[in-house]
Order: sequence, then C-alpha cells, then structure tokens
Amino acid sequence: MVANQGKEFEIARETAWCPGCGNFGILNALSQALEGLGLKKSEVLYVSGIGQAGKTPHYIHGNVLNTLHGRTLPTATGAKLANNDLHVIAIGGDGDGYAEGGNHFLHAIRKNVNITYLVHDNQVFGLTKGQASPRSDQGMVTGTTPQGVTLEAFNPLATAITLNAGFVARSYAGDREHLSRTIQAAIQHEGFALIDILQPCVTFNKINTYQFYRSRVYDLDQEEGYDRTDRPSAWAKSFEWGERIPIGVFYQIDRPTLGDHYGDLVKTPLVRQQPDHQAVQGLLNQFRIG
Ligand SMILES: Cc1ncc(C[n+]2csc(CCOP(=O)(O)OP(=O)(O)O)c2C)c(N)n1
Ligand SMILES: [Mg+2]
Repeated sequence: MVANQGKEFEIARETAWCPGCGNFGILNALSQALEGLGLKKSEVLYVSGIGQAGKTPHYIHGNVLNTLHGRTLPTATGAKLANNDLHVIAIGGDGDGYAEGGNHFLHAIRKNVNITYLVHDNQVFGLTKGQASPRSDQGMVTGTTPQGVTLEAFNPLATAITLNAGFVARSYAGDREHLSRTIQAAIQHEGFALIDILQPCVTFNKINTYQFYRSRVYDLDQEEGYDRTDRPSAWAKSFEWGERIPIGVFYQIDRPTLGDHYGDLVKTPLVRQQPDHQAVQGLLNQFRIG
C-alpha cells in the first residue's frame, strides 16, 4: 500500500482482500491518478456492485454508491444524468460486468454515457470462491468446471470496439504507473471509457499470475506506428492473447455522449434544477383514483 495518509484520496490501511491481491495495485493506482488530476473527493462518485472488486470504493476517500451485483453501469448512468458535474467511476469485477451485468455493458457503450469503467479482470468469480467467469480461459479448472472450461473466453475489448466505444483500454494491476496514467486518460475522455485491468487473483487463479503477466504484457504506446483511431487495427489487436499480451489504449474516438442529447441536463445538472411543483402535482393528479 502507498503511505498516503492525509491525502485527498487516502486509502484504507485494512481491507478484506488476500495478501498479494491484484486489487491493491488497482486501489493504489486509482488514488494516484485522482491525486494527480488534482480532483477533490467531493467531485468524485464511485459506483460499484458486488464482489471483491466491488469493495474497492470502501477503501478510498470519495462518494460511494454500492448497488446490486451486475447493476453497476445502470446505476452509474443514472447518477451521471442526475449530476453531470461529478466524475463517475464505475468499478466492478469481470463477473459483475461481463456476466450478471453483460447486457448493461452493451447498452452503456451504445449510449456513450460519460463515465469511466474499471473492470478488475481476475478471470474468476473471486468473492464466491473462484468459480469460472466469462473471462476464464478455455480449459481452466475451477470448482464449477472440474473438467475445464469448455467455452471460449468473452472478449470485452473486441466487443467494446465493435460497439464503437470511445475509449477502450487494457492495463495491468502490477504496473501502477501504466494503470494510473490510463485511468487519468479515461477520466479525461468525454464519453464511455473502459479499462479492462488484468488482475492476478493469488488465491483462485493459479494460471494468470504476476509471473504469467510480467513476461507477456507489452505497451501499445511503445509499438511503432500503432494508430488508436484505426478501428479495424484496434479490433484485430484485441484478439492478441498468448505469448504477448498488449496493454494500453487500443481505441479512442470522439462521439456524442448521452448527456449531449439532453442539453438541459448538461447545462444545469438535474440536482440543481428547480422542479415545477405545480406541473408535478398536475401529473400526479392524473393517477388519482376516485
Ligand atoms: C444477482 C446475483 N447473482 C449472484 C450473486 C453472488 N455473487 C456475489 S459476488 C459474485 C462473484 C463476483 O465476481 P466478480 O464480479 O468477478 O468480482 P470478484 O469477486 O472476482 O472481484 C457472485 C456470483 C449475487 N450477489 N447477486
Ligand atoms: Mg472476478
């Protein structure tokens, strides 16, 4: 843990995570990123569902809205529409985001809600003791797949690029500088920004370990000639998963956000608008029985 007591985005000394969990790297990088942007904790809202990843906001200063498993994104969408002055950071696990919340993942991207989405991708359902998730590799043996996972792993980056998400990135919990930089870029992006974060789970995933990633990850930013605005190249790159695993921003473009379609909400956040009480009463009266 970083010693950041007294800082704006102070993190907790005690957590419920296992020693060595990749979540610590993510928590540290998040704190560093927010601190580096010079934000105030009153300007930040974290929204999370259920899972070990979903506990992250409990361990860092800022506002928290904890919702149901798989419902992180619709809740974050509502919060952003109600108060677009806030930096809304949705945080969850691969199970929360791609299994229980898979449908919301698709539609939050289509709507291009202006939020940052951090997915702690440990390739298992960690909190419930390591069952296979949509991100588990084929052949992975878990409590629910004693003969190995039969399905192909879900590819969140390819899906996001296919849906024309404005900011699609991957980072690694073991590289705090890279992750912190990527979180800052995601927050600064106007529109839906996904960071799928490779997160070793030291207890339930003995395949995708720190050692596994250390020898494989390479940064797309260092790749000569890589053009993150070129959708077909980004899409092709999103399938590279083997001896070499790319991290960095795969794809970035600008397109209108959900808020842009609701001009009044952008000009004056809903929370600061005065309702027309008479009109509301008139509406309610229509539902009165008798
Ligand atoms: C609707 C619903 N389904 C299932 C559960 C049980 N459940 C709670 S956490 C969890 C797994 C979370 O996995 P993930 O989102 O990947 O987070 P991790 O713990 O791995 O960080 C499950 C299946 C639940 N609480 N609610
Ligand atoms: Mg998980």
